[in-house]
Amino acid sequence: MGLFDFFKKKESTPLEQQALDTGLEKTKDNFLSKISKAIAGKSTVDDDVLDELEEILVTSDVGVSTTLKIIGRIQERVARDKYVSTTELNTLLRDEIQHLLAENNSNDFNSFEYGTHKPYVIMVVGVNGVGKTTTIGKLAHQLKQAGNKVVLGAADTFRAAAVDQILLWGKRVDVRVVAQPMGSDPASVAYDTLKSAVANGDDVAIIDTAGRLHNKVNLMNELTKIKNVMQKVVPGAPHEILLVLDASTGQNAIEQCKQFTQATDVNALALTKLDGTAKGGVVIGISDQFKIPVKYIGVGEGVNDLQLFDRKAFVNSLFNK
Ligand SMILES: Nc1nc2c(ncn2[C@@H]2O[C@H](COP(=O)(O)OP(=O)(O)OP(=O)(O)O)[C@@H](O)[C@H]2O)c(=O)[nH]1
Ligand SMILES: [Mg+2]
Repeated sequence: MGLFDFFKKKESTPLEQQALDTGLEKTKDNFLSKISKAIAGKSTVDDDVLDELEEILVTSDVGVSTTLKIIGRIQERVARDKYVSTTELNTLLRDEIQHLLAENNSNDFNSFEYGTHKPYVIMVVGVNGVGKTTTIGKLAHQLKQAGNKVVLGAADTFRAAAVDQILLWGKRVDVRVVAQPMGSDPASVAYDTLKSAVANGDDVAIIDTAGRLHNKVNLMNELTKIKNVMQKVVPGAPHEILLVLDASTGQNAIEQCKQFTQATDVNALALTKLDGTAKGGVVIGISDQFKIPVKYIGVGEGVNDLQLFDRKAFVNSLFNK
């Protein structure tokens, strides 16, 4: 079985659905309890309810522009149907959010080209502590389970612990890691990793990078250098530049997304730490605002806690009582 099969759209298994439901619990509780408060004692969706709904969405980290779109649609619906009862509000909201996400992001992970590249090269970027290395470990595990040969490149050479951490993940999920001592040139590690991937006939190479480049010019230069070096070994690499964002940072995640998309050609997003945060609404805002698909979501620290993002399942889970 190849990479293509792994990424082919599949129905969520009951276990995945459960992990999603559990992961989204805090976001959901926060969201639904605010909505029930807003409609308590009211029978129809009126302007007051809509005002409150707007505030709820904004404070749930959906973001202002996405919130305004959602409210606008519900207003239209209310104007058209004249009378919309408050008991229908959850369903209405769920449908409108699903429609919005479906329209706005035609470039979903389904439509990516996978199977044609070997090795398929993923470069993982993002600021300090968002969950890059953990996401790489989980992804390596899933790819391996699906029958792919995977190699990891420890190109975060900024500190010794970073190299050790990815080596540990390699052991844990039984995947090869190419590493050099701390302080080595990240581009050189990336180069070695791809050389090794080609020599070994690997299907996927995943490159970890440091998250500590605080200014955009440095970041851009560093990532460009790594990319250029990789292209000497595998033309067209990296096929995927995966930006990892920590969902629990809410609006900061949106800000980081802006910064990184300006610095490099990010073409996939991973949103981590959805478990344990009430800010999961940020996934809706990010899916709506950026033309880059959210591809993976992290719902825990375990090896199986990474899922392919399914917009419909996500929104359903958010509204499932
Ligand atoms: N609960 C939860 N924790 C996560 C998730 N993803 C990552 N983490 C935790 O977040 C912390 C940071 O993760 P790392 O993978 O080290 O983050 P990083 O981006 O590689 O960090 P640096 O290498 O320091 O830039 C770790 O304690 C992870 O276990 C997730 O989906 N859920
Ligand atoms: Mg790391």
